[in-house]
Amino acid sequence: MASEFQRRKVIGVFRAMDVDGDGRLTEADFKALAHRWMAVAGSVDPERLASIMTGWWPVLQAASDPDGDNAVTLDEVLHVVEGLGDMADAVSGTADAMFEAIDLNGDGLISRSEYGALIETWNGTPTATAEIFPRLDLDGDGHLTRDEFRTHWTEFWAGDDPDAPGTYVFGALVE
Ligand SMILES: [Ca+2]
Ligand SMILES: [Ca+2]
Ligand SMILES: [Ca+2]
Repeated sequence: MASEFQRRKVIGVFRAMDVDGDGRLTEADFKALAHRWMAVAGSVDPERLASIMTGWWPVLQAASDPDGDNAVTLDEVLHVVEGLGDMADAVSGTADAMFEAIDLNGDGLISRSEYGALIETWNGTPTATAEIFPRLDLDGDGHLTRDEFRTHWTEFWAGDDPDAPGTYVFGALVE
């Protein structure tokens, strides 16, 4: 069983990804999310961004749609998350793909504004990140490196520590 804490962590991300709010993640949600990201981020290469974002759907579906109805529920996501503690390598692989998408200017670092674009995309509304970003920037140099991001991403999906900075990589938890 996923812990109550893991459930709380995932539920916020799930709601953000469920763009049409019908309680199921489908390919349409991922297309809408890609659209939103392009609108927020103003990517220099929107097609690349869209393909990374929509590329998540087949991965998620393969991992978490055992009944094959082309929709992924919260319970199905939580079922996958339960197994991720033993799959840290697989999770950090997805971190690298995500990093590529967030690093809009391709300089190999996530800046404050690139991180802000991610969170705003995720929440669908402008969101303050002034308190969260410094916690994620472990060495305090003003950027998130690939290693820093991988650490946080892996903690979010595969960890279970309320005090770890990675718990807040998508922003504050839902109440
Ligand atoms: Ca949906
Ligand atoms: Ca960058
Ligand atoms: Ca840093």
